[in-house]
Amino acid sequence: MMHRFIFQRMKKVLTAILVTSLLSACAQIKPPEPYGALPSAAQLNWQENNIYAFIHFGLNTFTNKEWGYGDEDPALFNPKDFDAEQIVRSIAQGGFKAVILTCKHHDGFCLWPTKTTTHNISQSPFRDGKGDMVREIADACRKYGLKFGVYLSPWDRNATNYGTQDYVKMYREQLRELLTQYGDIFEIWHDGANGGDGYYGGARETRNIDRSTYYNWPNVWALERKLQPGALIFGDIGPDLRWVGNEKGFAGDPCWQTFTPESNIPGKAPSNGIVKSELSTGGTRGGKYWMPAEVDFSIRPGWFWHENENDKVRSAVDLWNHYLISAGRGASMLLNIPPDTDGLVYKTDSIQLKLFGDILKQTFAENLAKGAQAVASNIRGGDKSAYGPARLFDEDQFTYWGTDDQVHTPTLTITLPESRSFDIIRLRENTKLGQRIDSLEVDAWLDNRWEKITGARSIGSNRLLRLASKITTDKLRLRIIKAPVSIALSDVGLFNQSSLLDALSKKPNSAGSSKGSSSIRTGWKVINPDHGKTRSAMLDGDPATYWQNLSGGKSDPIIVDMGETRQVKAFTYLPGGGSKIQGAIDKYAFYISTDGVKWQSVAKGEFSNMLANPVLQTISLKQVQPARFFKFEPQHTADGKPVRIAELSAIFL
Ligand code: FUL
Repeated sequence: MMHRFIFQRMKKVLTAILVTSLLSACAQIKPPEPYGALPSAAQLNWQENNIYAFIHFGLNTFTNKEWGYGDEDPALFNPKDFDAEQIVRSIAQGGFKAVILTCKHHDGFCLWPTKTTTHNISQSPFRDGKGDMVREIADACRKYGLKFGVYLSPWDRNATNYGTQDYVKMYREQLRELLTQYGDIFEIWHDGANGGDGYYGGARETRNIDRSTYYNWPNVWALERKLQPGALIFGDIGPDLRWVGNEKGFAGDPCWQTFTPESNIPGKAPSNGIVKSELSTGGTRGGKYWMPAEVDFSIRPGWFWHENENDKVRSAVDLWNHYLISAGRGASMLLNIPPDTDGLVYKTDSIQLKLFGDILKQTFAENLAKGAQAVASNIRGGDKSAYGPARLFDEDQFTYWGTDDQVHTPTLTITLPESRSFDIIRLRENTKLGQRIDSLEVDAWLDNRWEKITGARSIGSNRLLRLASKITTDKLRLRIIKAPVSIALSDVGLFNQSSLLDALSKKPNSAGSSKGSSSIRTGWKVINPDHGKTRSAMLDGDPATYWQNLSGGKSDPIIVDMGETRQVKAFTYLPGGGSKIQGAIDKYAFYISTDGVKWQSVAKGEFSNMLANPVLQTISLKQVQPARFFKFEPQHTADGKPVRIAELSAIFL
C-alpha cells in the first residue's frame, strides 16, 4: 500500500517536471528569420572541406602543352611509374581534404575506359591498355580519407560530333559513367573554356557553339543531382560553387557567398564562359543564390606539368599567403598539383606541399580564445544559454551569439584568461541563417586604450584576418559596423601563425619569377623601327614594362637581333599589361635567321588559356638551330585588343 502511494507521488512529480520543461522549451526565444539566400546541405558540408586539390594529368603532360588540339596520339600516354598513392599522399600531407581529377581535358582524351569514344586510356600503353586512372585515383583517395571529384571538360577538341546535339548526349553519357562507377563524388567541375578550333575527328576547323544554350546546363545539373545528390556542382554560374574570376589564387575583399551571375554578352543568359568574371571575384551582396567562390590556381605557372617550370613551383609561404586570401575570405582554395611524366608528384612540389601542410597544422593547433569570457551589448531575448557569446568559443560553427531583431550593430568585449600573443583572428557566421554581417571592426586593449587592429567587410562561413604584426593583449573588442538584420556570429578564434613561416621566409623564395635573365640579352635589339620607342621594353627583363602595338589591330612581326649567332633551343613570351593583362597573343609564328635576310619558319601555333591564365609561355623548337635573328609574329590576341608584349626571349643550348 505504502509502495503504491510513493509510486503515485513520484509519477506526479515526474509529470510536473516534464510539463514544466516542455513549457519552458516552448517559451524559448525563437531564432531570427534567415536572411537572403541560404546554403544547401552539400554547401554546408563544403564549408568544412574548403581546401582541395586539382590534378591536371593527361596527354598534355607528355606533349608539353596546356591545351591539346585533339589529334594527339594516345600512344604518347605512358607514365611508367604512375603511383596514385604517392600522388594522393603528397596532396594529403598538404592538408587538402579532396581531389578533383581532370578525367577529360579539352583535348578529349579520357583517363578511364569510356564506352563513348575510343580516344581513351585503353588505346595507350599505360597498364597495357587495361588501365583506369580515374579508378586508381578514386581508390587512393578513399584509402587516405580524401573525397573525390571529377573534372569533365565540356569542350572536346577531339570529338567528331562536337557542336551537334549528339555530342551533348555523349557528354552526358560520359558524366553518367563517371557518376555511377566510382563511388561518392564530392564535386563535379564544368570548365568555362568552350568552343574554338580543334581537330574534331579530322575536320581541323573552328566550331563555335552558343555557350548560353548549347549544353542546356539545367538538364545536365538535373542528371547530376539524380546520380550524385550529395555532389557540389561547379561552374562559372554554379549552381553550387562559382568561379572566382581569375586563376591567380585570390578572392575579392569583400567576397560575398551569395551571387547573381551576369552575362558579358548583352542579350544572352549568363553561362559557363560568358559571365562577367570581375563580378565573380567579389560576389553579390544579397545575391539571388548561395554560391560561394572557388579559387582555382596552380602550384606552377601552367596547369599541366612542364619540366621547364620545375624552378617556378610556388613555395609553402606563397601557398599560405594564398590560403589566407582564398579560404580565408570565405571561398575555397583549389590548388592544382600536376603529376610529371613519370606519373608522380615532382619532388619540389611535394616538399612545398608538406611544408604548407605543416604550416596549416601548426597555425591552427591551438585556439588562443580558449577560456575567454565575453560580454555582449545585446543578447537575443536575454537568453544567454541559447544566444549568449559563450557560443562563440565552443568550436561549433552553427551555435552562435545572436541579437534581438532590431539590434544590428552590437558590441562584444572579450577577456582572455591572461595576456596572449596572436596574429590571426578567425570569424564565422552561422550561415544556416544566411550571410548577415556587412562589416565589423576589431580593437585590442593596448597601452591602456582601445586600438583598432583590423576589420572585415564580409565574413560568411570563414574569415581569417591576418594582423600586420603579432599583438599581445588580454582584451579584444568587436564592433559590428553594419548589418541589415540582427547578427548570428558563431566563432571568434585566435591563432598564431606557424614559426615555420619565419624560418622559411628567411630562405630565398623558391617560387620563380617570370623575370627573364636580362644579362643574357645585353646587346639585343628590336630592329624594325616601326615598333616605336617603347619597343626595348620587350627585352628589358622587367615584367612590369611592356610594348604595345599603338597602331592597334594586327601587329607586324617583331624582329630581334641577338648580336651574335647562338644555338637556339626555345623561345619565351610573357604577355604584358600590369595588373590587368590585355592583348595577350594566343596565336603566333616564330622564325629564325643567321643573316636577317633568309628566314626559316621553326614554330607556329597556339598559346593556350591566355584569357584566364596569361603566364610566361615557353615554346621548345623541334630541334636546336643556330640563329642570330628571330622574328616573332603575333597572329591573334585572346581578347581582340591590340598586342602587348612584356618580354620576348630565346633560350640557348
Ligand atoms: C581553364 C582551362 O582552360 C585550363 O586548362 C584549366 O583546366 C583550368 C582549371 O580551367 O579554364
